[in-house]
Amino acid sequence: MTVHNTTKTDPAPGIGRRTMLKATVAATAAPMVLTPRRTEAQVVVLPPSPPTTPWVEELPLQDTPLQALDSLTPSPTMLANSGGGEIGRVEHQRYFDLCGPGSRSNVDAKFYELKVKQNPSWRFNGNNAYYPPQAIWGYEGDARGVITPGPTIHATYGQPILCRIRNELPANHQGFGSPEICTHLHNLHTPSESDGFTGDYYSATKFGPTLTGAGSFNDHFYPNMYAGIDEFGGIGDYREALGTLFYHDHTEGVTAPNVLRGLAGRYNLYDHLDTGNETTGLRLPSGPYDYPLTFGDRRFDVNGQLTFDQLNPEGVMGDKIIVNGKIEPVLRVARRKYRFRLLNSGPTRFYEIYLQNKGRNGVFTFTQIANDGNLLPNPLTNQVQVRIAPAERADIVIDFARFPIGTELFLVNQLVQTSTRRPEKVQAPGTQMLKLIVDRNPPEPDTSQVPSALRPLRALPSAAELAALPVRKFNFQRSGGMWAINEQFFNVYQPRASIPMGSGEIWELSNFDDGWQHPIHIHFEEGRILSKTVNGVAVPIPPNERGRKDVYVVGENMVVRVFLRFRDFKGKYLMHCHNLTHEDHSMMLRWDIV
Ligand SMILES: [Cu+2]
Repeated sequence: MTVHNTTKTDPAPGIGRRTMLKATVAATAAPMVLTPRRTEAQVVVLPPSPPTTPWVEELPLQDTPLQALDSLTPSPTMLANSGGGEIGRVEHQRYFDLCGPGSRSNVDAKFYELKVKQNPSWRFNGNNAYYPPQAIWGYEGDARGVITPGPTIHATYGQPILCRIRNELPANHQGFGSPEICTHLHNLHTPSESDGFTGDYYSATKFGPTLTGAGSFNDHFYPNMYAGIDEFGGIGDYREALGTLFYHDHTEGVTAPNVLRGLAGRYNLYDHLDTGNETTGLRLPSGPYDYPLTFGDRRFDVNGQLTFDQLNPEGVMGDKIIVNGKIEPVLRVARRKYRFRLLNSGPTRFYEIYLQNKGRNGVFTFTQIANDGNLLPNPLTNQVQVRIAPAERADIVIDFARFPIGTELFLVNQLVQTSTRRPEKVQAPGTQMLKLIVDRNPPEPDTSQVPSALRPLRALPSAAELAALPVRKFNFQRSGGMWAINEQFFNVYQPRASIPMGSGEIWELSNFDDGWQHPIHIHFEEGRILSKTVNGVAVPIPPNERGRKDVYVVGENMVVRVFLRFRDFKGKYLMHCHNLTHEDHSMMLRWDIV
């Protein structure tokens, strides 16, 4: 099965890529429609993935950041370097205002390069014969080769980055996924043309409807400026910092299968508070003790091959959970504090994560310090669980000093979920996802800390100011066998909101169905949840959702009101469900800053 069209560019205005996919479905298979509310009779029941061999494959002791390059060849250009192989993008916005001597940052951009390639022989579960070496897609940045998740980029506020992303995927690819790429850095404050807009996908011979030409690479300009550069001057408002970000494919109509094949990686952003050095700033656990954990649900066929059905608007529920690309891996830790940056990379499963003992009859506490990549104003201590929907992040600090050497612990998921539509219930003891072995004393004293104040939160506008703001209402629903927003499917050309740059608005996100939940992601700036109601009755906003967020889980019969600002850059951006199957099956819209 192939899903990309054979012409050079994708469909003409008014005909979305989704329409093409639907046409392909009609031509090749029985049309699939969503089942009626409350029934799941038509959900395809797949055989379980083959048996795994747990707790054999070891994760690296530390996460090695990607090194910057001295130069890129060909040299980066302001306008697209079409002759040099770059895609037909528009000029970088505000480049010399933000970057270079005399600019706001006063420094030149650092250069990075990632090559998106196929790795022909990835092993998901060590030497387990049920899971043979198989092709995955990943990012190559250094001698580690093509890996998934891709190499972590360590960035700093005030130090712009120019990241070249090359597409070297096999053009003749067969099976799920499509070898055009489009990379979104979730949720950096990024100029539109570098944001990985879903129509900006490319390969050497094909290009999406919002580009003007094909190319083998795209230079993404990541200013690493706080939101509010116009409002506050300098490099913006430090209260708007993000710390835990991730990059992932965002190609229109095939985001789920492309991410499933491996196209996601991490991006940590530091500043004077969250310094990446535990002797300075907030002194959070850093270096080898600042560790990303990327979770994803996957389904394998009887031959142990990764499988997916990208034409089914229900998606496929993964029954195996990968952690940093591996099923049931082991991480050896020292007796000290660690910062774990938890990410749900999807496509569809929700997690409620606990730290459990080996006997499976007890859980231990941890401290949550960040939600969706944003440090909370104050840490939440003595937590026993944290829930993350697709694309949500949670940074937690676990102190292993309280455990003797030899202790074995597990991160478990106690959220039961049997369909792609929503999690069902919390049930102990849950599914063990990662084994942690406390195997050594740290070589040096643990000088890290979790201070009682982390990052200040800007006060919300007054009630009177909020009452004067425009309110936009978006209802997330099923429609015509697909997923829709306000009865409309995604149209890459149609801005569903045009917002003056610098303004603030209230967006009301609703879901009046009772069969599914939608983790809604709004690109560009973080928002603040003002209220949540279920069946019209106000419900509390959980403490970990009272800071800034970029993913808002809209549960059944729920309305979530969010305050957002739209500052500093112009152009096209996205809002979509981050259940990647819902996104691909059209629960997405374009909005513009003008
Ligand atoms: Cu959804």
